Amino acid sequence: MEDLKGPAYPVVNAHNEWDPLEEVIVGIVDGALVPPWDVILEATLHEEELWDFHRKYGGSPWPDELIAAARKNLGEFVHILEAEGVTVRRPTPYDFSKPLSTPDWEVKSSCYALMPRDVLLVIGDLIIEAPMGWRSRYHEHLAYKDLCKEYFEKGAKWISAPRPQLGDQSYNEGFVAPREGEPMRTILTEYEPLFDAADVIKCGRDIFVAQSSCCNRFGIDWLQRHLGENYAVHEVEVYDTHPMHIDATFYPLAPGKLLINPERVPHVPEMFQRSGWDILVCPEPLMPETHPMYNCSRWISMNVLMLDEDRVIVSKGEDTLIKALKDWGFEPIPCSFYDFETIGGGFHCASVDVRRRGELKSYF
Ligand code: ABU
Repeated sequence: MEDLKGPAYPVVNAHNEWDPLEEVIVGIVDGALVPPWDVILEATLHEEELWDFHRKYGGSPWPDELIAAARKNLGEFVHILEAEGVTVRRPTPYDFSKPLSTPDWEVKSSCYALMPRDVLLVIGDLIIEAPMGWRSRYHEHLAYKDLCKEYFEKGAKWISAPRPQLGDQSYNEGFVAPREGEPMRTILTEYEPLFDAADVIKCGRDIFVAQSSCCNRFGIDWLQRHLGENYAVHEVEVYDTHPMHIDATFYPLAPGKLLINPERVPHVPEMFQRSGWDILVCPEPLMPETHPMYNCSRWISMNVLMLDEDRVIVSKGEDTLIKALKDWGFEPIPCSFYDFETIGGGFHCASVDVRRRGELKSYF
């Protein structure tokens, strides 16, 4: 369908990370809980001191002052998005405090609806509810059901990947995370397909995925077979002692521009050099080492959000990255976000693109 303004895109339409963003889901802090203690946290949390914090406070609300500060950051993010002409949608507030169990396991509570990027994988006009690797996130998709139903009514495709069992067979027994320099290993077995949506990053017909503490090879194979021959799903080799998600590690920002984490990407896939892409090495984060971080690393600085090929939302305070982005030809839009990052993620994590103005193409 064409009119004078150009093609009208389906209500759900996202093929890459940079086509002009029209509609996005942004998470909410309401009801956010500290992730309850579970076997997977040993594989995910970068600092061992955080284990005791999660053992003690997991399943409880985050302290009011942390939530208030995170809410303020999220408000600024939403304000910027709306001021730049993007429609912002929010999940349905949900009571995540109840204990949950299956015949195979139980945990104290769910977590939150803070990070839509982890839950919903949008590829073209298809929404996939991810087969997430954390037991405590087993029901997180419930906060997005209203939106998914609405998008389905308006023409989107919508499926849930096979619901994982997440029993003991899914995790390597006695797993100990590698120390820096030791060979990479992850906690997941190949018992069933697992991935979080944020383990995946889109680049048109080529989709990049990295194994992590919530993504295994079986999950990558499931995704390739499900997407079929219009897509090539590539596994990216990463080095991360506590891997969780690809979006602070390997990030195609725009056609021909790949941002990489210098500590985590030992080899850039040959296809990028072959096609003349610029490899942009993310500078060292500037977040003070003393800034409290409960769930991710300071490299969350890389977790920017593209509004189009030029405009990029980036954490205020990351001046070296902001300058580098300018030098690489982008227009950075700084937004205060350190306090949101404290409880678990950056701009990419806190959002999921629903509609970008563009079509499926190959960039290689
Ligand atoms: N999506 C969150 C990535 C967190 C990290 O790599 O530290």
